[in-house]
Amino acid sequence: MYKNTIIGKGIFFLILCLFLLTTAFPILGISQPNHPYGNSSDPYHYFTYQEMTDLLHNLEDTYPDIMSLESIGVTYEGRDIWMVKLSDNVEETEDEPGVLFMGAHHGNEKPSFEILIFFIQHMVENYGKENTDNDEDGFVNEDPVDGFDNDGDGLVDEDPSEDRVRDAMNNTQIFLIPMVNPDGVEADSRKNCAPNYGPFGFSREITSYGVNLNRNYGDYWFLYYIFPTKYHLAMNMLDSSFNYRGEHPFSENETRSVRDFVETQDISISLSFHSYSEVMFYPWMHTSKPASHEDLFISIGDNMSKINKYFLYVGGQYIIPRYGGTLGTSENWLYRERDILSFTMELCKERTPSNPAVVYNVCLTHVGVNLYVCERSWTVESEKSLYGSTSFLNGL
Ligand SMILES: [Ca+2]
Ligand SMILES: [Ca+2]
Ligand SMILES: [Ca+2]
Ligand SMILES: [Ca+2]
Ligand SMILES: [Zn+2]
Repeated sequence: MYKNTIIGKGIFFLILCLFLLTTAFPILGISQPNHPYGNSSDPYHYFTYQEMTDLLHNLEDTYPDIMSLESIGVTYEGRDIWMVKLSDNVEETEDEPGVLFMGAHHGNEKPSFEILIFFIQHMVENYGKENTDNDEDGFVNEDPVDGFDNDGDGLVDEDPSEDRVRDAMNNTQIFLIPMVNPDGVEADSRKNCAPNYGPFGFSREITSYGVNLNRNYGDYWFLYYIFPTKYHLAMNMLDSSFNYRGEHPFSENETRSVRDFVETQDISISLSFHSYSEVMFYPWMHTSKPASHEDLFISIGDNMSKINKYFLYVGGQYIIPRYGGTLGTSENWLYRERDILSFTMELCKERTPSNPAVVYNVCLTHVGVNLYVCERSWTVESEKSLYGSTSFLNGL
């Protein structure tokens, strides 16, 4: 009916234009870049837990030979803690070194899971591809992801190497837990969301909510009582504190899930991502006494630093007194109990960058860091044997 009027024709024409703009042009290839970062001036949209869950299921359906998805546990609020494995022959446990990447021990540190979701997509989408001249400058893989402008054209890392993706997938078992703390992600909270019943669980009433999961690992908790001031016992025991450690080691579903998973795998190196401040740490987190693999930690850390330009804290003495610092971190537990060379990675200059270009850059840069870690894992076990091994006395 409207079509018979001039206004009606105008509206029809307008709708036709909108249709062409939104539907037809992308088909013709006239569209925005195919990543969500683009040139948009809108604030960056970080994945929600549900969006990540849907994406991971889709990727697993699309790439079943090289990606598997498994729930390693369920949170207080009933969310699955997803673990992604990337490797050739992904359903088999092969004689290849394992690496572990974790994000969002602290739920309000969003870049920590964003870079891992990006990495998963980069790996599955580039695996099996011929070497490609991504930037169409006539050269192939002349500027791989290593933090440098290798060809001096003013662009950094614009032609990622498909070969590196293939080699990493074929020779490494890559494990990722992008959101260790999905309840915290959804609540935008540092801690998880389980109720507390006083510092040791003795209260009948709920006293507060949430445990700082990176204080809840089975570390030398007895040191709290020997050096209560230096290990900040008061704050770590106070259940309403942002650093509350929990009722007892591994009292939380999330930390138990990580522990039980890690105990079933041979893992050589792990990175646990947080935000922010562009720095990296390695054990010990609770003392400045050097770890027995100090030289190896520094070697790996220096090489990661070349890629992301982050500051590597060498030796705890620069940040913590000889006895002091942090107990109950995943890094200490992974290193002491499982001999895993574990790093804390503090991403970004702010906790939650909203500039899409900033988020894209930190994601791409850490594709390079993560690939380097995969490659280094191929030799790291033989390198480890040159140094002392961890023992009960290590770190005391
Ligand atoms: Ca390429
Ligand atoms: Ca090129
Ligand atoms: Ca370049
Ligand atoms: Ca480069
Ligand atoms: Zn954190």
